Amino acid sequence: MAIKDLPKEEYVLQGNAACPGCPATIALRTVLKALGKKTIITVPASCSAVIQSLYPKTSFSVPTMNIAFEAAAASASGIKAALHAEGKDDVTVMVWAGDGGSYDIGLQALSGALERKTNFIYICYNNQMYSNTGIQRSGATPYGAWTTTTWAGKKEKAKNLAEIVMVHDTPYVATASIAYPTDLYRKVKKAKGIEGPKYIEILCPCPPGWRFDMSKTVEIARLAVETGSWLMYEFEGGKLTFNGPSKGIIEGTKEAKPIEDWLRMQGRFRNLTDNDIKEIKNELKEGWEFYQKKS
Ligand SMILES: Cc1ncc(C[n+]2csc(CCOP(=O)(O)OP(=O)(O)O)c2C)c(N)n1
Ligand code: SF4
Repeated sequence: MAIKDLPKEEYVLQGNAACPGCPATIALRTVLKALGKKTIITVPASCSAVIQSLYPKTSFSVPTMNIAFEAAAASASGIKAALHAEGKDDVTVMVWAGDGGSYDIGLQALSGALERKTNFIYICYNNQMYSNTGIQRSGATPYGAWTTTTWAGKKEKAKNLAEIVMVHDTPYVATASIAYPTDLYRKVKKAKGIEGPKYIEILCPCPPGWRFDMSKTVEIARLAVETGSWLMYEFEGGKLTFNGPSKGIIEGTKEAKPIEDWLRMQGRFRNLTDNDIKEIKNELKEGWEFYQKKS
């Protein structure tokens, strides 16, 4: 499938309140093309709660519920139960949450919904920080990155939420990138057809937060995958499969581009020392080895 084959329907409308070059809107456009009109989304506090604009001039043309930061997945369980009581089992319920609302403050609600086996899709658009409130660190911020609360570079590694979701015995878990829209589209379509909870995480490079020009969003998203900094995979029926360039990198048949190429394009990594780069390379190597053993 090529990009030109994606459905023409748009569910994220023009004139929304996103920054130019916003990765969250690029991702949501593709996701909603895959899910179609019969979708209800629930959005915790985040950039997306602002991007949709003020009611009644909203820019998301599917029913959208705004919910407290910590409660997105719990609200999805409630919406799904209410739809079931009305006999409307053909409506997809999707959580659309940032990494702050997923990795950190919404984690308990996500864990609960996974354990209850709510039939929904949870999507975390991961821009690796709390963008909406001015670029603070989150549990997804990588080692060494500048944020307004880690101005000398974050000292801890990011946690791995997809792994946490997998150990909940979740039927479908996938990672994706806005630079590979047809891969993202295919994964969301597949998730829609699977019963039970599904989790998809999309890497979303954010120009103001990562400190790069707004024209470079997709380029940086692609380089994240080509350097092996972001891995694209699917976990289904206990089996892990890598997609795109990540497949060759993990199987050792493709050489990853130098991580420095990716780091250099972002102002948030401007102050890295040689030791920091060594630390980042070690972390990458450990990550690849971990997945090589798993796949
Ligand atoms: C309980 C609670 N704490 C803090 C806030 C303030 N707040 C609103 S949006 C936001 C950042 C959200 O970050 P993330 O989930 O990563 O989404 P992004 O802004 O990056 O899209 C914060 C801290 C809040 N609304 N509720
Ligand atoms: S701060 Fe980043 S994620 Fe938020 S609207 Fe702007 S570009 Fe999008």
